[in-house]
Amino acid sequence: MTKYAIADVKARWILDSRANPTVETELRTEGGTVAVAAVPSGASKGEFEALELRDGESAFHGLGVKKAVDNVNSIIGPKVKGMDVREQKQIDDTMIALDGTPNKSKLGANAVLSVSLAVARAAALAQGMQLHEWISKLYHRKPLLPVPFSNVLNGGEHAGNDLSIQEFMVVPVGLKTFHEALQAVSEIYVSLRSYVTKRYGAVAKNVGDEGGVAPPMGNTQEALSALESAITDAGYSNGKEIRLAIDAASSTFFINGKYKIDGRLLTKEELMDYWKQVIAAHKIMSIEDPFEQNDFETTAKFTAQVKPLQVVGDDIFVTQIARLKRGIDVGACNALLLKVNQVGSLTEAVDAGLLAIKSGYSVMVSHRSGETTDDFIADLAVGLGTGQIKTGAPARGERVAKYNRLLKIEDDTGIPYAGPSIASKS
Ligand code: 2PG
Ligand code: MG
Repeated sequence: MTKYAIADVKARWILDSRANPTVETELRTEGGTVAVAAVPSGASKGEFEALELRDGESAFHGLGVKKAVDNVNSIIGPKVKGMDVREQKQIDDTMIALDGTPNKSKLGANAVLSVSLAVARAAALAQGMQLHEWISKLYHRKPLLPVPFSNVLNGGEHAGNDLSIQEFMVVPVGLKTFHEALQAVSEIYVSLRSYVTKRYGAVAKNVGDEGGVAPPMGNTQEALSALESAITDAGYSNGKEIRLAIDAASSTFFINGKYKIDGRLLTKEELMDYWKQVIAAHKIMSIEDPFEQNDFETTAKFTAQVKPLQVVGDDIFVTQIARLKRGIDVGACNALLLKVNQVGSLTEAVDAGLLAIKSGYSVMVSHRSGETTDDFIADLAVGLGTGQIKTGAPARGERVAKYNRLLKIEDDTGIPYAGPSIASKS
C-alpha cells in the first residue's frame, strides 16, 4: 500500500443550483489526503448523454439520487479501494467495466463521475500539485487561461421569456489577461442589467438558470441589440475587444421537423439563411448547436459555408468519441463542447477533447445549467489548455466559483491568457 492508494470512498447527496439533489463524493487516500467532487446536471440535455441515475420515487419529484449514492458507497467504493489515485485511466476503466452498459445506466453517470473527479483531485493534492498542473502533466498539455464565453442573457429552457435561443454570450477575446477579460465581462453584465431594467422594468432584474438576465423579450435581434448597447455603455466595442457568441440549443425548438424561432416556423434551409444574417449583422464569432442534434448533414454544410466562424457541437456530440468521429468525418462543426457529465468519466471526456484537438477542432470546456460550487472545470480548462470555457454569467455563486478560481490561478501562476490566439482565428 502506498500513500496514493484509495482508502475510503463516501458519497452523499447535496443540492445543485436548481434545488435538485446531486452526488458529491469524498475520497480519502492511505496517506490521509481528502478530496471532494460534485456532479452538475443539465436542463437542455442531449438525447445521447450518459444516464444520470435518478430514483424516480416521490422524493424530490422523482429526482432523488439515493441509488447513485448507494452505488458509490456499496459497489464502486469497495471495487476501487487500494487503487492508486494517479492511475486515472485504470480507475475509470474499472468503473466503466463494472457498469458494463454503453451509457452507464447501471451505476449512473453521476455516480461514476463523482468518483472519477474526486480521484483526479486527490491525485493532485497527494502529489502537492494544483489540479490544473496535474491535468497538464497527465495529458501532456500546455496550460492556458481560457477565454470566458459568458452567458449574460438567458433564454430557451434556462429562462421564463420567449427567446428561442438559449444563450447570448459576450467573449472578451481582445483583452490581455484573464483579470482584464473578467473585468470587462462584469462591467458589460452590470451595464446590461441597467439597460434591460430601464427598458423592461424591474422584472428584467430576474435572472435565468445560468445567472444571465432574462428580460421578457421574444426576439433574437432584440437580445443581440441589448448586448451591443451594454458593450458600448461599458466602454468597449463589439468586434474589437469583445465578440458575441450564441448557443442556439436548437434541438429545444425543433418541433415537427421545423424550427420555431422569433414567432416563425423555419425549415432547415430557412434557418441556415437566418443564421447567416444574424451572424453578419452582429459580428458573431461562435455558434453552438445551430441545427438539431441528429442533423449532421446540415450542420456540416453550414460549417463549410460560414468559415472561419466557430461552430460548436454540444448536443450533437455529447462529449462522446463515436459521435465526434462521425462529425469529423463529415465536417460537422469545428469545435467540441466538453462536458464531463455527458459521458460520465474524466478519462472519456478528455479522450474526446484530445481527439477533437488532434483533428483540428477547438475545444470549449463547459459547465451545466444545474451546477454546484465545485470549480473542477476551471482547472480542467487551464490544464488542458483548451483556450475556451463556458461557465455562465459573472453572477450567482455556482458560476462565480469557477471565475474566481481562474482569477486565482492567473494570479498564482502567470499562465498566459488565450485571448489573442482565439482572436486571430475568428
Ligand atoms: C448547454 C448547457 C450549458 P444544459 O446547452 O450548453 O450551458 O445547458 O446544461 O442545460 O444542457
Ligand atoms: Mg449547449
